[in-house]
Amino acid sequence: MKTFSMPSTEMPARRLPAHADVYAGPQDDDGGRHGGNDAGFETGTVTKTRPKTKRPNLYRVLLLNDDYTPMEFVVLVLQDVFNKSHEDAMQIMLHVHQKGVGECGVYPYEVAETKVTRVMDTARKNQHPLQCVMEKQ
Ligand code: TYC
Repeated sequence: MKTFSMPSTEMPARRLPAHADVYAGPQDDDGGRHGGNDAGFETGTVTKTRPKTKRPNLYRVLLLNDDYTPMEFVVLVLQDVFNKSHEDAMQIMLHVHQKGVGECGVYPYEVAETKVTRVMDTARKNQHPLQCVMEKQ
């Protein structure tokens, strides 16, 4: 049930003259539309409706275990770089500690790359051997 209303963010409906939605011009460059007559007006049905939407290429950002990086440092990195709550960060850190590798998140290429760089820079500055990598999903 709708309990509130928001201003619409959609484009206003395009106002077209009558028949403009099936007009293909005098040349027969009908992109998937069929039919027509000598007056240059299409009378058929629009059949090509496949929208050209591309999914972004996503990458998993993974943290690797090691024997030296302090657990609390890993938790702070997960909170700071990956915006995890303390509870989620602790869970991910323990997973990595026990299994050897764990996922911090899935992001578009450049976001994933920036997060890997932030983790590696922070680890190096603090002289911890923590490793972070990305892999295509
Ligand atoms: N294994 C580390 C320790 O016992 C903790 C650790 C967890 C290190 C996760 C890295 O990605 C890591 N101090």
